[in-house]
Amino acid sequence: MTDLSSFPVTKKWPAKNPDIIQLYSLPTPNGVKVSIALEELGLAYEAHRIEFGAEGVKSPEFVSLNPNGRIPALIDPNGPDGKPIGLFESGAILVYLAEKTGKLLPADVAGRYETLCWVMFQMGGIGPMFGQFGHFFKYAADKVANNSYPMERYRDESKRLLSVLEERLKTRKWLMGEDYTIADIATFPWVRGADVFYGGREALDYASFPAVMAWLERCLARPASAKGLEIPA
Ligand SMILES: N[C@@H](CCC(=O)N[C@@H](CS)C(=O)NCC(=O)O)C(=O)O
Repeated sequence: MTDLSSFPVTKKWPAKNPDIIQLYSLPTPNGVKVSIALEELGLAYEAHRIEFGAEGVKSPEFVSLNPNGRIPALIDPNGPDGKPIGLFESGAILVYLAEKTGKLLPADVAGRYETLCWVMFQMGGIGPMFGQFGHFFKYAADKVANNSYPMERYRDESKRLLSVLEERLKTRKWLMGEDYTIADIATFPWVRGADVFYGGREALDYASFPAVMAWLERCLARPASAKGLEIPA
């Protein structure tokens, strides 16, 4: 049995089976990227639900795994050279899982980098901009009731990013063409989430992005991806 005692996070959230991947997450757009990838890859894993706040993401045990105090994070007991490895940042975790299994990332060098471009586009663009849009549109709407500028700024940038996706997906089934990759897995939970979590479908004018909407439906129709959206319960 793998000894994970050097990871303080396992003291607060003990592993039932320390020989399989330990996921620390919540079913948010960033969190579900990892559970979706694990489901699509068919890897064995144990999911721990980590709440926001001092007892969860900001606890010393969790921060010892992710110094940034945010989900998702993961321990793979069978990492490089067969040794346990801890990881944080959803994009890095997706790349790690894809490289570990040789799936969800093209094998050719050019295709691999093209996929990473779209993963980074999500990590640096869609995630932060949609997140700020949601903050001002929904969660802090009362704080900006007299000033529409913050919401409009992030709404307009989010719509611009959607138009970039629309161009890409007009001629492709998935972001990389014929194959479903970590670029799709990184991105679709955010497009879904801006509607499901923020109620932003009209504000972001989803109806004017038909190729993105059709792609989102294709992503949601994949049983493993749909299952990953609900984890951790
Ligand atoms: N860039 C990070 C962002 C992670 C992130 O923002 N996670 C949020 C949930 S979606 C979180 O844990 N928030 C807790 C907090 O802000 O205290 C990633 O992609 O992993």
